[in-house]
Amino acid sequence: MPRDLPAISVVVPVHNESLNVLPLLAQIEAAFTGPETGMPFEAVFVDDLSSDDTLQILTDFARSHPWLTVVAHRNNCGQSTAVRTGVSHAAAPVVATLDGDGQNDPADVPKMLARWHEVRAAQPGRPVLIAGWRTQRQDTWVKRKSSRIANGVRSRLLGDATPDTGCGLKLLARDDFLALPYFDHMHRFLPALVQRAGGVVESVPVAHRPRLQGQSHYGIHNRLWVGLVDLLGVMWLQRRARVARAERVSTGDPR
Ligand SMILES: Nc1nc2c(ncn2[C@@H]2O[C@H](COP(=O)(O)OP(=O)(O)O)[C@@H](O)[C@H]2O)c(=O)[nH]1
Ligand SMILES: [Mg+2]
Repeated sequence: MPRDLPAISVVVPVHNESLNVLPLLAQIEAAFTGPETGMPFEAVFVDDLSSDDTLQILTDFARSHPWLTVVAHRNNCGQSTAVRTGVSHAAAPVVATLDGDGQNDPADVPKMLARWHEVRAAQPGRPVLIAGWRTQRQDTWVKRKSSRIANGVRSRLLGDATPDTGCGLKLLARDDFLALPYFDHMHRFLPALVQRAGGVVESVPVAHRPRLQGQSHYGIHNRLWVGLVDLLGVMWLQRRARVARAERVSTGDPR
């Protein structure tokens, strides 16, 4: 018997998060089994060649929890590629991405999904991205400051009207995600890329929590400077954007 199609696939990229994945899995399950927020769901965790036992913990958990799919990269590819791998393995028509370190709260996803359906109904045919906005950021001063500068420069140059593109919590249709141009570090530019495809982007305030275990993967070097190069690339993509409003006016007869 094929199982019911899930209403949502929660996609989580992980790299060396062995102490964080079990609490996060429990929170994901709780978020979609509550009395008001219950719905068929799945989670797709993508391990990016962790050197700790993240992958083992996930595969053990998946044995007794059929809603969990675990995908393993056999080479380290980085966060953006892991997210894309997860989305390509997702079974639901809508995906929510979130960080694997527990800083995002899965309890925010059901309300984002409800909003996604509202905006989608009001804007038929257009891609819709609901982006998390960490209004109470729980990070070090350096990280908050550098993130504020990066978000400010990015939103000014790209005009993406999104206060917090770096938030890992984002919700959009699986097919719309996979149709976006793909490049390493693209996960920080999803609002601009969705707008480029003629889509609608809305930011909603979400919870943010301190990282309790493990280490951050990003610092000034691999975020701010790499980000400047990517920014130029996305500006080029914006200049080369064309959105076709196509309508099928006659249907051929396949032979
Ligand atoms: N798959 C994969 N995930 C990564 C990689 N680097 C970071 N992540 C994940 O991306 C999320 C955000 O990373 P994190 O280190 O918490 O960044 P910060 O919150 O900005 O300090 C976490 O779930 C990480 O496990 C990577 O190279 N590969
Ligand atoms: Mg984090």
